[in-house]
Amino acid sequence: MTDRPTKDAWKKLAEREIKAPPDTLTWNTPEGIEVKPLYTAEDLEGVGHLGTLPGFEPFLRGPRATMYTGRPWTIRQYAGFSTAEASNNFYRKALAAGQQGVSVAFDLATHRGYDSDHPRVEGDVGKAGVAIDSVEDMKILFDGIPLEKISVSMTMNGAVIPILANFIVAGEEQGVPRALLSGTIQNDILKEFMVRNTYIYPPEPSMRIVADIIEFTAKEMPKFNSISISGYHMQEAGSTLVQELAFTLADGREYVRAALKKGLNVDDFAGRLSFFFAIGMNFFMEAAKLRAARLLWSRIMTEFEPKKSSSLMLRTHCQTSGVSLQEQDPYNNIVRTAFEAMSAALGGTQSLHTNSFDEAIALPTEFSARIARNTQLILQHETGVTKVVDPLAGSYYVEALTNDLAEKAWALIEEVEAMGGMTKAVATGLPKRLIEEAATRKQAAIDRGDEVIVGVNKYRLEQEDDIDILEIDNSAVRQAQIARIERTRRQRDPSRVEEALAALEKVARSGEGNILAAAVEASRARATVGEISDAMRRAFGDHAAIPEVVGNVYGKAYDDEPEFQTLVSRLEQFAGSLGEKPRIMVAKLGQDGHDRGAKVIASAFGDIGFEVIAGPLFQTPGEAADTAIVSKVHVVGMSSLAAGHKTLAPQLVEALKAKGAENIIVVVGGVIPRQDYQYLLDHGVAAVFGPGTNVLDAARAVLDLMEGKRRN
Ligand code: DCA
Repeated sequence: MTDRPTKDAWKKLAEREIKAPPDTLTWNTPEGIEVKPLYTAEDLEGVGHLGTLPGFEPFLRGPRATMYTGRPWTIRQYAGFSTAEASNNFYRKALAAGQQGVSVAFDLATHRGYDSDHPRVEGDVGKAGVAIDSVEDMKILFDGIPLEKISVSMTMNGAVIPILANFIVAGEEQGVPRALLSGTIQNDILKEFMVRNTYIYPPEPSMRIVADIIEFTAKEMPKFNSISISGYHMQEAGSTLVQELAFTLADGREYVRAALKKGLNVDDFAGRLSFFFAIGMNFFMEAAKLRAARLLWSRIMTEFEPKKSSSLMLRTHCQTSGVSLQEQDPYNNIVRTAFEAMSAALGGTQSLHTNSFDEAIALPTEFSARIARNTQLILQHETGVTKVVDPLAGSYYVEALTNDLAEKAWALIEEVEAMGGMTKAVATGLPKRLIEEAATRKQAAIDRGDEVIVGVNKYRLEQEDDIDILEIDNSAVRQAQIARIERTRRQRDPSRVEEALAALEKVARSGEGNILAAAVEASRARATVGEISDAMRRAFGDHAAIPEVVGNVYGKAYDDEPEFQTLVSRLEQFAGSLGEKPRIMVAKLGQDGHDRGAKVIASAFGDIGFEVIAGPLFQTPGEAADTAIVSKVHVVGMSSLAAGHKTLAPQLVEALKAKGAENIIVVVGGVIPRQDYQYLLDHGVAAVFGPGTNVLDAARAVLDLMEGKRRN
């Protein structure tokens, strides 16, 4: 046998093939990782994590010894819409068709602790999730679903206390004691302040709530995961994988400290902390990310000196990436989701949600939900991925990536540590800013075509066919909810409710006792989600964030390219004729806190030359109109991601008109189904920018509108 060729020989051969040095093939990822065209054993020299086994510390290869060969991951589809009855019906059908766990999506009114009859939530009730106003709704939600057998995850952070209390009481009244309830509550408030924005109270009392829930569940609900420490929303907001990894684990460290401060023993709660990551399209890196996450978490937990090995174990849920879904040529999303799901499985997730292909546009239909579920069933039953533990182990590339991600994330975790931990880092706004910069950079890469998205910025269809979408009759849901709240209020004992709420407020104010325990009493007495939240609002106050916009990121990606410069000069000219910079307000209305799109637009428009006013979150249409008028804007750009646009946009137009400001142009962007464009245009909206809109195109269109208005 001849000698094996050397790496140098390979380099020479490669250079002959591509007529350039192979280094030119290196891909610099947004994480700052250089992905080389070839990995060999050399890349693993000195890598310390090799050779470990699953089920043992540091759990890099998986928390269980047998992983999916013993039990596959849980197929847990996140769902919920309109009323408790409709969602219950959906869950039951899904469970009969192969789904293995329930995962509840609540509407935004519930998230923010408002009952369905509150005037601020008119556009939100039942839209992006199910409306829950009291334990009566919660009981209907789980009717016929045996809570001692089926584990239930609830994505709730702001109104986490009333929702978990209602769940406990619904279990009790179904005959299932709390000790037998299994599942997970998200209860991860730090990432809300960073990216998702469904907070209610300021950071400090919010952290107490987290710790109280960990305390209560550690003592009373041994099968329940007290928290789902989530990076998912960071990636959705545009973070790199290193940022997602680092900030999530740093959040976890902060929660452990908060629980220890309550006097808990680390081994009494650490085994029930769980995680939640996004799985995007960078196939191998996503799988490597889960492996790196387990490695780093066991490192972090070692510092708390637990006695139980399970306290070092990272168990996680994953969801395929929402932002990777596209409105254009939407069936491509099935393919994207399937690859992401495979990557999550190769990374060793414990539980998985696969997105439906229409989720870039609306809520899933029964059809799209079936395909999403079947994607996982096919993976589990037909592909053989469940037959071997951690099949990527030993791959030069994946092991090197695991190591790179772990090193880079660790450096960022240490940076956060040097700032005094995540609560302090969040207060400085650093993580949020880093994520927003990454999001803006990504948008520029897509707009420039550096990052190809099939069917969006390349291979675009000449004509898109409409697909069937699920639409919620928001006002009917609201009426039904209001009727049930009124019935509940009529039937309950008012003095018992008052006493329970007063006791809850006292626990919240005094810092003594457990908030969740007090809320369980209030829930039994039929206090509503809004009333329980308000009792705590009285003690803690409301949190209001001041939106900030990053600058000089989008423009920088274009350097001095002609396309960008032409637009900048056109805008300058227009500003000259106007005698001032054109002003645009980017508005978020209703309880929709998803502000990545709004922030990216604000940042890019600022770089192009607009003066941008970032409106505060959660405004009513009337309040947004007031801000627009006071700020003397020429345009309001309303960003909507939570299906409230058909209610809120016309109300904004009307509010401006009523205040004599019909000259202000209203445009709408975000997750707007094509079917709704005409409706919005008929109701006074000047232009609609759906998902996948190139930001420069949007800016040009806004400029055209302003010029047109000036001519008329
Ligand atoms: N051999 C033996 N037992 C196993 C094996 C195996 N190979 N794999 C799993 N199991 C056990 C687990 O230990 C667990 O039992 P336990 O609760 O008594 O420890 C049970 O089977 C269930 O498995 P697990 O991996 O814990 O999966 P889930 O119950 O689905 O929990 C987890 C996953 C991530 C921990 C949870 O927090 C979760 O479901 N999160 C979902 C969050 C969510 O849906 N968010 C929506 C956005």
